[in-house]
Amino acid sequence: MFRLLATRHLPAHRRALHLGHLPNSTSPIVSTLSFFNSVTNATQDKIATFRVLDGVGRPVEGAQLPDVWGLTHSTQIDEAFARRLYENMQLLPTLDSVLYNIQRQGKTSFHMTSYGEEATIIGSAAALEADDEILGQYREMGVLLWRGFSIDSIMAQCFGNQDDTSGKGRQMPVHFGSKKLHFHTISSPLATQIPQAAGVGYALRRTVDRRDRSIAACFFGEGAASEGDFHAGMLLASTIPSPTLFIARNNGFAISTPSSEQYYGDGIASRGPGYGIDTVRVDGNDILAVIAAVREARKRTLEQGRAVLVEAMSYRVGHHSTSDDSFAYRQRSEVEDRKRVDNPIARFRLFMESQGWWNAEEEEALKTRLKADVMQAFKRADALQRCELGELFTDVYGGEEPWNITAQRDELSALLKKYGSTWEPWRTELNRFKNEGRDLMQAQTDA
Ligand SMILES: Cc1ncc(C[n+]2csc(CCOP(=O)(O)OP(=O)(O)O)c2C)c(N)n1
Ligand SMILES: [Mg+2]
Repeated sequence: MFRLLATRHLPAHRRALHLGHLPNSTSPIVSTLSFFNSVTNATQDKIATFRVLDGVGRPVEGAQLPDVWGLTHSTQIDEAFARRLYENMQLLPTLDSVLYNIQRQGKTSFHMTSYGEEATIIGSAAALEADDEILGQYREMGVLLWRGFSIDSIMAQCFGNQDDTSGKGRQMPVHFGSKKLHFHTISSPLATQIPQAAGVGYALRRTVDRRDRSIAACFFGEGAASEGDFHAGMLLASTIPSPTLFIARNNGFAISTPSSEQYYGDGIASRGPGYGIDTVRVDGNDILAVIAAVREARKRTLEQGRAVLVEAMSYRVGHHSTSDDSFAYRQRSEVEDRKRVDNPIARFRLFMESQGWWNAEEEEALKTRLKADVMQAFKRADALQRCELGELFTDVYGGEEPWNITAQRDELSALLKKYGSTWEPWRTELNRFKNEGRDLMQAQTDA
C-alpha cells in the first residue's frame, strides 16, 4: 500500500525538499506531472529581445546608453566613438556595392554582402578588444575593418593579387584572415569555426599572459547552427570551461531556407540554457544594443571563464552571395520594407543627428570620401599581378614538402616549358602572374 505524504499544503520548493532528490541530480522532486517547452517562465513564453534605440533612433523607455571604454576608464558613448561606429557602418555597404558590381563584370569570382547586418557586425567588433581572437563565418568583413584592415587589403584578397596578405591569392574572395589582427582565416564549410572557437578559448585559458585578458569570439549564422558542429562546440565550451563568446547572427535566411524552417524552437538563444550557458537575445539592427550586450557578454565570459551566447536578430537584405538571386524565394517588397523600416544605419544616423553629432552635409561628405577611397583601392588592386605562379605549391603543408606536391610542381613546370610561351591561352594567362610564370619555367625539374 502507498503511504501518501501530506505535503500538498506546502509551497512547491518546500515540498520538493521534503521529497528529496536523486543521486547525480539536483533536480527537485515533484508529484505533479508537467511537461515544458520554454526556457522562460510561463508568463513570458518567448525569449525577450534587448533594445536601446527605437526604430527612429530614440532611446526606448528605461534604456541606458552603453559605455565606451578607454585604457583607463569608461564613459558614456561620445561623439568621437559614435562617428567611428557610423563611418565603419557606412564603409561596409560602400565596399559591398563595388565588390558586388565588379564580380558582375567578371573582375572577381565571388562576393557576399553585409547589407542589413552592419550594426550586428560593427557593434560586436566595437565591443570586443582588439586582440580577442575572432573566428568568423564569412560575413564579418566589418570586424576586420574596425580593427584597421585596410581597404587595399580587402581588395587584394578579393582579387587574389600579389598583395593579398590573407592567403597569397589562393582562397576564394571574402575568405579573409589576419594573424596580426587576430582574425582566423575564414573557411567555407559551415560551423567548423564553432568547435574550433571552443578550442581557441581553451588555449587562451591555458596561456598565462592572455588568460585574464582575451576571449575567443565566434560568429555564425542561424543556418550554421543546424550543423552538428554547433552542438559539439557548445558542449565543448560548456563542459571544458573557457572564455568563448558565441555570436549567432540570426538574419532570417540560410541561402533560400527561411529561419522558420531552420528550427522549431525559440531561435538559437533557447539552446544556450540547455548547455548551462548564459544567453541573451539582442536587436541586431540597433548598434547600441549590440555593443551593450556583447560588451557585457564579453565581461562575463572573461570573469567567469565560461562560454556566453548572444543571438543578434537582423534581416539579410542582400542576396546570399553573387551566386544567388533571392527574389526567386522571397518577395521584392518584403526586402524593400525591411530596408526602409528597420535600417540599422538609418537608425543610428537619426540617433547621431538627435545628439547634434551629424548632419546632411557630413553625410554627403562621408559618402563621397568613402566611395572615392574604395574606387581608388579597386583600381590599384585591378592593376596588380597575382603572386608568382610557384606560390601555388607553397604553404600547403607544414614542415618538409611531401612528394606529391613536388611531383605536381615538376609536372606543371615541364608543361609550361613545353607550351607556356607558344600556346596563346597559356601565354595570356601567365601574364597575370608576377614574373609571368618564369619561376616555374626556369626551374630545374626531374621531369
Ligand atoms: C557544411 C556546409 N553545408 C552547406 C554549405 C553551403 N552553404 C553555404 S552558406 C549556407 C547558408 C548558411 O546560412 P547562415 O548560417 O544562416 O549564414 P548567413 O549566410 O545567413 O550569414 C549554406 C547552406 C556549406 N558551405 N557548408
Ligand atoms: Mg542566416
